[in-house]
Amino acid sequence: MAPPTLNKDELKNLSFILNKPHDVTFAERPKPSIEDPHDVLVAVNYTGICGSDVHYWTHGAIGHFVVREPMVLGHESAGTVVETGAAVTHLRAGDRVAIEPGYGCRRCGACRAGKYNLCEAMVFAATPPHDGTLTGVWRSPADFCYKLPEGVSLQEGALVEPLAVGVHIVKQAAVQPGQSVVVMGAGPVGLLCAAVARAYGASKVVSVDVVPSKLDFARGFAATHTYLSRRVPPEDNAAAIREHAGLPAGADVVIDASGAEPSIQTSLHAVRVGGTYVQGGMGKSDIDFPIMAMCLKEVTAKGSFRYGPGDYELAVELIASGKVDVKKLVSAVVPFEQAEDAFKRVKGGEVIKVLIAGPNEASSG
Ligand SMILES: *[C@@H]1O[C@H](CO)[C@@H](O)[C@H](O)[C@H]1NC(C)=O
Ligand SMILES: CC(=O)N[C@H]1CO[C@H](CO)[C@@H](O)[C@@H]1O
Ligand SMILES: [Zn+2]
Ligand SMILES: [Zn+2]
Repeated sequence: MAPPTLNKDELKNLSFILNKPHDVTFAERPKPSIEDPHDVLVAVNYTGICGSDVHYWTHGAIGHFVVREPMVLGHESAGTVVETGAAVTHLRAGDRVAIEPGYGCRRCGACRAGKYNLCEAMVFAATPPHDGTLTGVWRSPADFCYKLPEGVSLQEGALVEPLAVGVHIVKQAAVQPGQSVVVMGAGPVGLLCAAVARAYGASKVVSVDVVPSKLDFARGFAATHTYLSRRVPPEDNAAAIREHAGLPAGADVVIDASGAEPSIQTSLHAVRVGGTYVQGGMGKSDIDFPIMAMCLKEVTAKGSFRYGPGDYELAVELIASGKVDVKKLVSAVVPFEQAEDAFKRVKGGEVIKVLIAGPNEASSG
């Protein structure tokens, strides 16, 4: 059966726009058109909201990225291909795709080394000055759109982005079968790191958080152990984690998916001698860091930023094969007109992932 062809002219280009902190509007934005033969146009179906979107909404900036002009929010989207450029061979109109929302210049040292996530000229959705994906029609290089296999829904497609973040972090950590992994933070990225670590064969995955309900969820999702962090010195918290999880020598890998200073400090005390620590969460720019523990244990310490080559493909595959059940993370799906409400709910913290549908209607089902 040929996929239904969408008429671009019938699609809305309604967008959810941040003017300044806490000041958002909906407006029709000019619809993009194919500019390069390798471009595709995608009608956005679902967009997840994440911490960085909420951060722009509340603060208008993340680090040196400052919203100076009204900016369309959103970057975790899946949609339906509307139009393809003349050179596009692997996609056609009607295909359902997960959208990787940023691409590099393809020419700098980082891009040429296969690390386009570190490209300084990166064009990334909803990162000033670039508009995001909470819009009717999104233009993307075709190689940054990943066709969803049958059986993977567009809602799951919108969760490929945070899953790819987890994939990249676990790859940075080089998790091996049989290893023990402690994940600090049980928000969406922490939960997904735990799930990817399991998929990589980790035998123990310990989720740590300060919120008991998040740990309840983590237990039913991917964690083999959970630990409720206490307000005690990081070394004491780390000792308790190690004892609770049966890891007296420490964990092979510790991932911080929280960005919180006490969690980062605890990470360095929870990792074993010669182990690996990866910083995935982003919080304060500068913190007190237990550098002596890192040195004395010869810890391999790495950063992780977004995702790079192969991460989206693997994320799609982990969903398609049933190894990571991202559907469980969806707390609610709201219509486009309620986008601001979705931001409030994510900020309130009582939800895991909220998806915004549209703005174009589902023609059926
Ligand atoms: C996705 O969006 C397109 C364009 O509005 C629409 O035709 C299609 O039915 C939508 N699919 C789903 C599953 O919502
Ligand atoms: C089809 C449609 O609604 N197009 C609108 C896109 O947004 C611009 C303004 O930004 C309108 O002028 C178009 O009518
Ligand atoms: Zn995100
Ligand atoms: Zn580059």
